[in-house]
Amino acid sequence: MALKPSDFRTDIFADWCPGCGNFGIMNALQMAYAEMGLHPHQIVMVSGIGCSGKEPHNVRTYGVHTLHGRTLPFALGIKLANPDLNVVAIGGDGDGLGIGAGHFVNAGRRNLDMTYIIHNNGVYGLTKGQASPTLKRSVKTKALPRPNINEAINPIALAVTAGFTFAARSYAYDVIHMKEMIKQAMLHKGLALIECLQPCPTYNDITTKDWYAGEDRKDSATGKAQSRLYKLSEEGFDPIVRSWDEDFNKKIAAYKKASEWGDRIPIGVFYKNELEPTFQDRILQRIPFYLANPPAKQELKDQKGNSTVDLTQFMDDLKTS
Ligand SMILES: Cc1ncc(C[n+]2csc(CCOP(=O)(O)OP(=O)(O)O)c2C)c(N)n1
Ligand code: SF4
Ligand SMILES: [Mg+2]
Repeated sequence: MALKPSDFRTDIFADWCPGCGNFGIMNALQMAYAEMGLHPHQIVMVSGIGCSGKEPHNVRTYGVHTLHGRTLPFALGIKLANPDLNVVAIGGDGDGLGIGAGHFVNAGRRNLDMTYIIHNNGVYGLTKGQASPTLKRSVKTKALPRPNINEAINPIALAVTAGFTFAARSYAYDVIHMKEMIKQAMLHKGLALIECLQPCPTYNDITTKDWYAGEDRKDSATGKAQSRLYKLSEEGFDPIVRSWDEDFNKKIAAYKKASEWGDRIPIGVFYKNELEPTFQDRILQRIPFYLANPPAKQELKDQKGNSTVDLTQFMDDLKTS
């Protein structure tokens, strides 16, 4: 039976601030899962600590709210143990690109088949608005005593460099676009990043909903706002790598586009390469029966309930070592 987005709601109160972009991302996730014909037991959402880390509370799937910065290792372990699951890792820009940056880079090297959604709000929302690694240098959001002294990380450029084979950006208030990006990322064969631009009305008073909408630069003739966001697909940008010969240039094109900021900000898919073997493909080379008998399907006890794991050898080794 096909499910509706509302079937992916939970009864848990979403305690984000009014107007928080996280609500849009939550709605997009529920819509994407329903449109993909998935059921809750087929999905695991894994989050870190931050306002964004609460997404799995409000979407009815399996979920793990893990530790700050450890989203990706948890997600990776789950996908390796049970490759049948659709794994969606989800967290903040501080979580994934500050304390979790090492995991971000090394996840790229593996190219495991799962999706990672980073909420880019430019701040550490949960801990009251400190600068996150995506906040541009010289910008002063309201909780900072002085302008940000550090350069910003560009999540798309870092992902493409690290080895993610799909990199996209969306916007929390464009729920339909976000939903499409989630579907494409989940259908992609390999590790997929979605950077979601997420206004934080409480602590980020610079890149606000009105700023993205271009309310500050109304057309003098019509009085209409001119949105800063534009869609890559509408400008004919082609992110797909069809042969290794074109990979380098596609990466350069992705960097260039991802660097546009200010007056025009692109959203959409920047890079997509399904030629690279996934981590699962690589494991299969070494363990041909991996998919037939992954760790999650292995027997841990016999019919009498006794463990089938024999630790005798391991204990003997410990005694002699
Ligand atoms: C190991 C560890 N260090 C620091 C913290 C404190 N802490 C909790 S959330 C957070 C930052 C959250 O920012 P971000 O990841 O951007 O998520 P947001 O709240 O903006 O969604 C920090 C530093 C923690 N919980 N654990
Ligand atoms: S602090 Fe910001 S990110 Fe956190 S819930 Fe409030 S608006 Fe959302
Ligand atoms: Mg943040």
